[in-house]
Amino acid sequence: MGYGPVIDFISKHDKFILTTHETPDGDALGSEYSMLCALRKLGKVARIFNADPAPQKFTFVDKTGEFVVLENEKQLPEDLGEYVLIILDVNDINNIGQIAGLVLPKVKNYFIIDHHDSEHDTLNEDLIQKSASSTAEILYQIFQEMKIDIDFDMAQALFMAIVFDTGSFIYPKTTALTFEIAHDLVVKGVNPNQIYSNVYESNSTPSLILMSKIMSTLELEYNNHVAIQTMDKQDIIASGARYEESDQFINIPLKSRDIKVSIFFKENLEGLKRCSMRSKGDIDVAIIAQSYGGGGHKTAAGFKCPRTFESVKEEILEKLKIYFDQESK
Ligand SMILES: [Mn+2]
Repeated sequence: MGYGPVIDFISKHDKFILTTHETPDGDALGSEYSMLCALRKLGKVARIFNADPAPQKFTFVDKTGEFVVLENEKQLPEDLGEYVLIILDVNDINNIGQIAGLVLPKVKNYFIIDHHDSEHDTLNEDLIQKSASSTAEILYQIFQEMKIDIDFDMAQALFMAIVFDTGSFIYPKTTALTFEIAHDLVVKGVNPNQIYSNVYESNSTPSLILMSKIMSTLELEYNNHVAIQTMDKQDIIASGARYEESDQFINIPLKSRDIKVSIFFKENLEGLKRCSMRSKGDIDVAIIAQSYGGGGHKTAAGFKCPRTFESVKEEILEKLKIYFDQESK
């Protein structure tokens, strides 16, 4: 099934660094953790270094504190040149933060395993399976192919990743295979309710306060088909919440029948401005994200905001016009 190159890559190297995209999500972290366990089972040396911290709701899978944020070069192994890098859940090296400068040029080689659309140069051998619901779904199949025993900790990390990236088994790329894998992981001891509870019922009170503030910024455009929310760093500071706790706010407007596109402009505590977009049906927000140097999937994409929220908002609305003009005819 095309896993030859990745199996070869894993087999012929001994020391691995794993990383993923900036602001890592459930799939990014669950995939990293299960791959870390798999590599160690094979007798390999493996470490995780990420650009950003893991949101607390995902860290229950990581009992040994493996999600390390790379702050400076001193944290890296002295024999970094002996290592190879596996990049998970992202195929754009512009989106792995400081790993691109501090690790990538110094390791022997690298390999990408991902399921996002790619607009960037990737190596032929890289494993990019766009039809997969999640990176974890790809990893499960690699582990099966390599006959690596998936123990409870790995199963839990994989299940968390799949639950997160499929919106609890409902997003468009959820297939019978996704359920087959989930079935096997439950057979291995995963408790779906416990995963749900950790990921979706563990928000802090400050995050609830932040949510109420951000909901109050809601703007509706195109006859209530497009929702826009905005969060600046003062909102975060005033609420006492952590930036990562805002990552689900974008999904709230989509619960309304009329809303076809949800746009979330957000600024982090360092002042970095990002725009996230979600859509339903045939509306392709990845194209819009790509036009700003970002990326993602047709129904979930984002980019770093190059100008003020207000001016980018106007541009995005203009780009969305084709969808809503046609509809009103
Ligand atoms: Mn993913």
